[in-house]
Amino acid sequence: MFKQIFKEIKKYNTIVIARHIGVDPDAMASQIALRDSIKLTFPEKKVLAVGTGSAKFKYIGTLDKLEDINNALLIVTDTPDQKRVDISSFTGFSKMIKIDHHPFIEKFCDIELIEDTKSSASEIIMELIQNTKLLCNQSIAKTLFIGLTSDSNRFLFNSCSPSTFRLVADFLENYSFDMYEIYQQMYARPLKEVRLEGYMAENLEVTKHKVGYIKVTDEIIDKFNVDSASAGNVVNNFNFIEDVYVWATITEDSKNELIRISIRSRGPEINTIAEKYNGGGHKFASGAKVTSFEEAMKLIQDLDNVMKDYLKKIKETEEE
Ligand SMILES: [Mn+2]
Repeated sequence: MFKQIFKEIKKYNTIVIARHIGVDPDAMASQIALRDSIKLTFPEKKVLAVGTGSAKFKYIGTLDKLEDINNALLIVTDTPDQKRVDISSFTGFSKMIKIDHHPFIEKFCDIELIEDTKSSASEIIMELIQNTKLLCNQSIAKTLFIGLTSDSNRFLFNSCSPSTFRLVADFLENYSFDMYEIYQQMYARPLKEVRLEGYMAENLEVTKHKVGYIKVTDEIIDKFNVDSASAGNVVNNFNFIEDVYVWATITEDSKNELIRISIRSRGPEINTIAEKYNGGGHKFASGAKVTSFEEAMKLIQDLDNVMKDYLKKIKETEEE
C-alpha cells in the first residue's frame, strides 16, 4: 500500500494534508513531516498542511492556510473518522487517502492505510518514507521523532514494537538529530502547570473499583492561572499508581460551554465509553465531551462498572 500511496502523491500537483481537531504533537508532526518530505521530493508541487495550530506546538513547525483548490489530493493523518478532520471543506479533492493508527471507526477515504498496532501516525510516515522514493532530511526526521515520542509517551506504551525501535534507530543514525534538545522542547513546562498537577494529585478521588478522577473547575483554572487544556496535558503523569487502573480529568471549559474529559487506562479498554459520551480515541487513551458535571459523573460510573468486571476477571485468573 505504501507504493500505491506514493503513486497517488506523484500523480497530483496539489496535495493537502489534514489531521484531527484538537491538535496534538503526533497529528501535527505526521502532517508536517509528510508535507516537507513531499516538497523535498517534488519541489514543483504545491503541498499544504492545514488545520488549527497551537502556540504550544510551534516548535514542531508551521502550518499553511487552505487555499481554493481543485483536482487536489487530500491526505488525512492520525484521524479515524471524517467528522474529526480539521478542515473547513472537502470540496476540490479528486482523491482522499487516510493514514492512521487509531482503531477503525469508518471508511471515508479512497485509500485507507490503517495500522492500529503502531505507536503513532508518525511511525507510519517513517515506514512510508523508508518504503518509497520519498526523501527525508534531518528536520523531517526530527519532526517524526517528536510525533512518535509524544504518542508513545517516550516509548512507555505497549504500542512500541521491535520495528518501532528499529525505525527510530535508523532515523537517528541516518539524520543524527539532537534527542536531548528535542526533549527540552517537548517536556519543559511552566511552573504553574506543575503546581496544578500537585493540586490534582492531592485531590484525586478514587472510586470503589480503582477509577481515579479529578474535577478541575474554572475557579481552579483561574486560581492556578493556567488554561483549560492544562489539566488534560498532565493526565499522562498519573500513570502507574497502584490503587488506580483508570483515571480521568474532568475539566470545565466555560468558554466553549462544555466539559472535557481525558481518560487513561492501564487496565481495561476505555475508548467505547468515551465514544458513548461524544468522544473517542485509543483503547487506553481517550477523550470525551459532556455538558455538565452530572453527565461526567455518569461516565465515571460507567468506568467504575468496567473496572468492576476487570477486577473480577483478575481475581478469577489468580484463583485458577
Ligand atoms: Mn496519533
